[in-house]
Amino acid sequence: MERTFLAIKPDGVQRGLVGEIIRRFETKGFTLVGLKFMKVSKELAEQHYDVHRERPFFTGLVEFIISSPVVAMVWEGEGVVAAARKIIGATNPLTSEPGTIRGDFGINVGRNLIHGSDAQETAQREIALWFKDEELVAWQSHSKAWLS
Ligand code: ABT
Ligand code: MG
Repeated sequence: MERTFLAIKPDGVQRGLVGEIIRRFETKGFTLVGLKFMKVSKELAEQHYDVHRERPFFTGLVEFIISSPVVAMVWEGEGVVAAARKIIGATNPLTSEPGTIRGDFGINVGRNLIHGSDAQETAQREIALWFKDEELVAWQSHSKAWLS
């Protein structure tokens, strides 16, 4: 089954949006398989944003991610990678559609509340980077019987 990596960033945690954000993926019908509340190390932040290493905003981005705790999560479900990106909304919250997490709660591209893997290969890389195998819980949600 397809999985994606999501992380509620320091601004999402500081603004008290953890429950609101998790609720949106839960009520959509996706299945939570991994969850941890953590301070991110500089090494992990740099590896996570490795594709942006040469970009001018890289240093500030890493400083932001390590500045305060985040909620790291793995969610499972059919088409979850692309669907989660839709639920999250466009990178710049000023252009994200209302109804998306960033559209409803964000105004700043550098403080856009939540990260979601942008493709299935990225999701696999990020899940392996953030979680040990034994931290992921494979289980069957009985509510899914209503979806099939
Ligand atoms: P992430 O889920 O954090 O990866 O965001 P998203 O995939 O929507 O957007 P990308 B392009 O991956 O941005 C990564 C982080 O870098 C910030 N950023 C991006 C800037 O601050 N300035 C920019 O010009 C761009 C392109 C936004 C993202 N995170 N934060 N916070
Ligand atoms: Mg990205």
